[in-house]
Amino acid sequence: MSGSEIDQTQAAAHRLPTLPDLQAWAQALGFSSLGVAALEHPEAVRGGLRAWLDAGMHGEMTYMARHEALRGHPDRLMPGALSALMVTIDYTPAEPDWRAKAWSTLADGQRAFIARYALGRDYHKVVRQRLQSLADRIVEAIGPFGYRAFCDSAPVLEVELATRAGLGWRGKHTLLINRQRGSMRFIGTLYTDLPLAEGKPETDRCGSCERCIDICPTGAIVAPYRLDARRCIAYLTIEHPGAIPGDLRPLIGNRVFGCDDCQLVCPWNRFAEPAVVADFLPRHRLDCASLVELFAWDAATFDARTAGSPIRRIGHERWLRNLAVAIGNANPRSDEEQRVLRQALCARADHPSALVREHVQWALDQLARRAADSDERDPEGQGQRRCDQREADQHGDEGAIAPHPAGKNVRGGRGR
Ligand code: B12
Ligand code: SF4
Ligand code: SF4
Repeated sequence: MSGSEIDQTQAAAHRLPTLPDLQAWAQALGFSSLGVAALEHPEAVRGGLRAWLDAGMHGEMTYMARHEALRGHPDRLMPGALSALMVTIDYTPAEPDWRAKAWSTLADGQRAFIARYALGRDYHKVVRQRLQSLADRIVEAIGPFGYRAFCDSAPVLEVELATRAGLGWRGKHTLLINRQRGSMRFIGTLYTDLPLAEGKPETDRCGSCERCIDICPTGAIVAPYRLDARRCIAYLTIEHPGAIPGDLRPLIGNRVFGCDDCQLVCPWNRFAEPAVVADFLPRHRLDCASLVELFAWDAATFDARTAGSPIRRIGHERWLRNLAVAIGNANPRSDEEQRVLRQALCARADHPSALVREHVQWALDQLARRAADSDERDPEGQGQRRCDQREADQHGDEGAIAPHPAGKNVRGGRGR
């Protein structure tokens, strides 16, 4: 008997929702796919998780180790749980040239690159609210049932379950990919006490491709399907609480929140259908902001501009830390650009946070070293590593209008 036949038979016997019904309800809520996973993992999956933790690849994400047993045994998370409804919601940008635009931002050392997933509303909320609506719709159809909704919020191996549910395959970069929709998609999970039949896994279509491994700026994909989070820019700029290791800073470029390189290069994202979820549209021009502009945000501006965004959770201190690294990596094309970047850094040189001060000093050193390397650009000693009082004062007002490196004036603080 096939999976869908079992599903139909059970539906009749226990008044279960059918897969097509579930899929139609999910689609009406904006989900791009829905499938069913059984709540058990093969031993190999638990072994993979253990090997990853043993190798310390989780870095300082201690929660990954703390709840290992629940990740490895999904049936233990919710008493009575029998199946998981796995859903996806896409954030592939709608412009046809979105990949070219992302590469162009990455190539422009004066601009900030923010991972596409973080440009709009926080997906945790978007997905969980829609999962709740899906549960309500199921209750309407079959009466009360047991469930719990998660999105990146519980000890669940979401990519693994989504793969088992037939929503795609795991790419060599470790993310879920679908033939029509690529990988720019979030995964949501609804554990249920319904005995639903599991979907069929999709074939792995990575073949001999290794583009994601080759492009990774920090070599974080240490082997196909093995990611050392400690080297991943998403970890370093979002999850990692302390100083960013010095050897990795120059490799981060202008990526100030997350990283998309392994997905941008993936051929399956080239023709992925665009997403139509208004929640994920870029806010506050975050897809084209300059480093100097974002670095000028004070704590209140940061809070205001990142309200409801996934960026909020890193806080203002890590935000400045990340931006300082990116400014240190910027390669000024003129003396004027060099001056603007230095001034931005100098305005933060006395920041109350030692973490910020250290990254600012590192960035000043980087700029000074590069200026000193270029004789033409350093006629008046711009290679200096310390800020003089005049520079430190000049942009101390975070609400002031900071000159945009490209020549335009942009307001750097509150009141825009
Ligand atoms: C921790 C985490 C991270 C960490 C670690 C990522 C990782 N690959 O493990 C960091 C901070 C780096 C990260 C980054 C990103 N993340 Co993240 N992350 C998670 C989270 C919370 C847990 C993932 C996890 O369980 N990792 C543990 C490792 C062990 O699992 P694994 O990679 O799946 O490994 C399996 C195998 O590959 C194998 N294995 C792995 N290593 C090894 C080593 C050895 C020696 C062996 C034998 C086996 C083995 O065993 C494992 C079990 O089968 C999930 C949400 C969730 N609850 O699942 C989101 C999630 C995976 N992230 C997501 C996203 C969007 C991202 C980013 C794209 C964000 C960005 N743009 O910056 C990047 C992508 C980086 C990348 N290439 O993976 C989405 C992915 C959606 C999708 N399409 O797949 C998820 C599902 C969140 C969500 N609900 O949508 N993330
Ligand atoms: S997100 Fe960036 S740093 Fe992380 S694995 Fe992908 S390309 Fe490498
Ligand atoms: S870039 Fe190539 S190897 Fe990497 S996930 Fe995409 S298809 Fe697979």
